[in-house]
Amino acid sequence: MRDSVGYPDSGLDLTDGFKPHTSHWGVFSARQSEDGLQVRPYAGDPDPNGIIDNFPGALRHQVRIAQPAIRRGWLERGPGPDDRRGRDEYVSVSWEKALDLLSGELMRIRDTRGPGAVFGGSYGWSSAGRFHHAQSQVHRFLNIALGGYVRSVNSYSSGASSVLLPQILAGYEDITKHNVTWEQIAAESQVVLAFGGMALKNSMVAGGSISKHVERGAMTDARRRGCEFILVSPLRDDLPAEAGAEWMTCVPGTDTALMLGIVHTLVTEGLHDQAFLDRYTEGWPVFLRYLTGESDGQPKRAEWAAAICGVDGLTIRKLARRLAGRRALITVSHSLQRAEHGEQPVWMGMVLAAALGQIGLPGGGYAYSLGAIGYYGRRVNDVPGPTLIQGRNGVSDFIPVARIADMLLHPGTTYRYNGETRQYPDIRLVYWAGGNPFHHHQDINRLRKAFAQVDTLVVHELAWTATARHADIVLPATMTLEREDIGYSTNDPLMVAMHRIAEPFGLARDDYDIFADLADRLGAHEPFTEGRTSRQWLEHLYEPTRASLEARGLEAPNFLTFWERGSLIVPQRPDDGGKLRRFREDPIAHALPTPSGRIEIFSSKIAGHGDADCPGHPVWLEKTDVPKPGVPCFLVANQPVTRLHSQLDFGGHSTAAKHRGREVARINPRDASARGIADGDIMRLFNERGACLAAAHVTDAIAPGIVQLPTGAWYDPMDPEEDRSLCVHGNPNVLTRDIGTSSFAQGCTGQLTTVQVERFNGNLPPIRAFDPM
Ligand SMILES: Nc1nc2c(c(=O)[nH]1)N[C@H]1C(S)=C(S)[C@@H](COP(=O)(O)OP(=O)(O)OC[C@H]3O[C@@H](n4cnc5c(=O)[nH]c(N)nc54)[C@H](O)[C@@H]3O)O[C@H]1N2
Ligand SMILES: Nc1nc2c(c(=O)[nH]1)N[C@H]1C(S)=C(S)[C@@H](COP(=O)(O)OP(=O)(O)OC[C@H]3O[C@@H](n4cnc5c(=O)[nH]c(N)nc54)[C@H](O)[C@@H]3O)O[C@H]1N2
Ligand SMILES: [Mo]
Repeated sequence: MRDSVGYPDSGLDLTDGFKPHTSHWGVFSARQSEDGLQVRPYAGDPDPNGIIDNFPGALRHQVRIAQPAIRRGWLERGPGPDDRRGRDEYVSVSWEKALDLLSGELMRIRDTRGPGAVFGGSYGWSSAGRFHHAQSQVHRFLNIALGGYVRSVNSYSSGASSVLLPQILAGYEDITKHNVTWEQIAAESQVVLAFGGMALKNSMVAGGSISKHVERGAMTDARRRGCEFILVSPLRDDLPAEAGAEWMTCVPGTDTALMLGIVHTLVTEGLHDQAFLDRYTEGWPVFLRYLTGESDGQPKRAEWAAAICGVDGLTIRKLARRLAGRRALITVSHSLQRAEHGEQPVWMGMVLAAALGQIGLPGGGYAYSLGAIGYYGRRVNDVPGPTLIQGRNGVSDFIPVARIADMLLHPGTTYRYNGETRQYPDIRLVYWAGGNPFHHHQDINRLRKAFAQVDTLVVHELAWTATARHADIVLPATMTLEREDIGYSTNDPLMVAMHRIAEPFGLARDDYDIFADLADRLGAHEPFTEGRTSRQWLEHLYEPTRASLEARGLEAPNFLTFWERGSLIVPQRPDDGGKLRRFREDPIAHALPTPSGRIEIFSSKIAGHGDADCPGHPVWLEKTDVPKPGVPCFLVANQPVTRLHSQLDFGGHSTAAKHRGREVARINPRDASARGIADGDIMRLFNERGACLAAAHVTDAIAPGIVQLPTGAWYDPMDPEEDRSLCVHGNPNVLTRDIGTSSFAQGCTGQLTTVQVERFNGNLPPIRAFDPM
């Protein structure tokens, strides 16, 4: 059997008692025996990654949560604001007691303040199975049993772009999932200019499951055909060696200026595609007045750009000439918009692609976030997959996801979002299942103060993360290996029957069973469970896929056959280039879903909001967090190679990449030697918000003036009693700033900040993040 992108389905290795399973970081089979857990990657994956090797050491690790626990202060004094969170002890209790206390507290909040006092956004990646997806479970529970909750919108991934792109180009999914595919790049692109790169480490993962990693192969094929890759990034390995890329470093946060310099060159040299701009875009003349300096007195010449972004003027001009008249693809990574004014490079990248006139052609035009999150050639499955209905949320209030600390610290105050002035609600109870704010949120010392404000913080977790260590009620959840589920992602044709590999750890229970018991106490057992056991839910969620296969006359195995086989390959839609291709073919009949129906280089809607930090067309805006005395280096806090975010940071694959127990930070030889730092030394990174330790890797794969420390090392304060204690492990979010991208989108800005770095000469404090509580 061959699947739709032509790889033979070599299948899951189910010999020797191995059973099928999957994760956000790959399909595998596994066996738990007296020798521990063994995993085998899916044999059909041409480029499996090592992250699945975190499972064996993690499954029975001492940092797993064995029993429900209540924070002593909450147990003894009851709910209320308390700055002992993160400093207190825990008392183990029975499930009965924990669920009685929690349901009582939920009823108290519901009856005295209403569900609008509950924040249930519960942002986070949870685990891969579609039924036991903790975030879906908590939303369904709060809707059905409590009447709703204050939710969060958008993501930490794409906070700025997901608000912007639908207004200027097309729906977010149209651009990220039905646009330029890896197959098109392999076959058609002549030059790929990648802002922020497309690092292979990032395509190792995909939400829901990922069976094949195709990016390395596609780049190899493109390169062999003669396609040129140009990487604009602080890190050389943001494109793999296979791409043979030319590496240009630009000052972090200044890509917009570089793009303006390129477009200015195109226009002054008459290399831009005026016919495309006339036929397909809106507002080019307004933008042109800015580009030439007519509207602000500053022409955006290559030399002007050079002074800001550090790429010299001649190089910028040559780059513009190389792009013109060819099948050129401009890619902009998520990371560029996870920073102050993050809307601008996303918008300006689209304008650059429009000026080149390639949008809508195979392998050309504009791709956003390609290569972050493996997308299996980026095609979409043609049958419905399992989806858990979440019910109706009776509360309409929401926050942009990364504004959580502002909300908790400043209830009642106003903020701008998407052209509106909104007010933060007064939250008394926060419920988290399947996410780790002490991983994902910025300025952790501020976040600790924010969590001190609430009456109650509830966390379901499989391990004692920093978030669990700040909670009032901690409920131990099973991890994916300990339950049955269906693994599925809309872009991956392999649906996986996730068999149970191991028994639950300690007294851990499935999130679903915990919520079912809570729903019972709240009088909502039947509506929440619909009378189904977990296994019955899986059968129920599988049925739409089976029915759709049958309706198409395709082989449609019943649930038990699917379960026994372990996997199922579903058909995918052919790649038709999506909305952008159809728009190119006929811009009237297939107008874009933007206000004008065209590509909006100028947006009257956004201009109408009147927010100076996101005007009506892309502009270069000075940044407020730039290197200066005291904080002379940029910090790039990007995604980690050896894990997904903070998940299973205690697993063997993740810990093996640490040095002396610390997360490894990369630093250029020039910056290292100026500070007497040698490879392998421990460094202290600090700024006014906080400080952390990290082990130094001295390498010229990072540009001078920049230090890179990936996210995901668990927050580990040396002295939790202290206010801004040193994180001894290397969590960069003690350093990052907690501000929105702009008043328009209010996205997360965690990718970049500024720091000072020094050699750490003291006694090395122990790592305690992975100790049992
Ligand atoms: N500085 C900086 N910060 C960033 C970023 C950055 O670039 N720089 N990137 C941001 C981005 S893009 C993202 S998406 C976020 C990611 O942030 P998160 O999604 O919050 O990070 P994860 O570590 O995936 O958190 C998932 C948590 O769910 C738990 N979990 C897994 N399975 C289950 C389960 O079945 N039940 C329960 N109850 N829990 C489970 C895991 O143990 C883990 O603690 O981080 C953001 N933070
Ligand atoms: N292995 C692994 N893969 C992952 C994840 C993970 O945790 N682990 N997380 C997944 C998730 S949730 C997401 S949203 C995506 C995130 O996808 P991205 O946000 O694109 O990923 P990052 O690795 O944070 O950033 C990519 C690169 O951008 C570069 N960069 C940073 N700032 C700038 C800048 O100002 N200009 C330029 N030109 N380059 C810059 C950095 O060198 C960085 O390596 O990744 C996904 N993939
Ligand atoms: Mo993300």
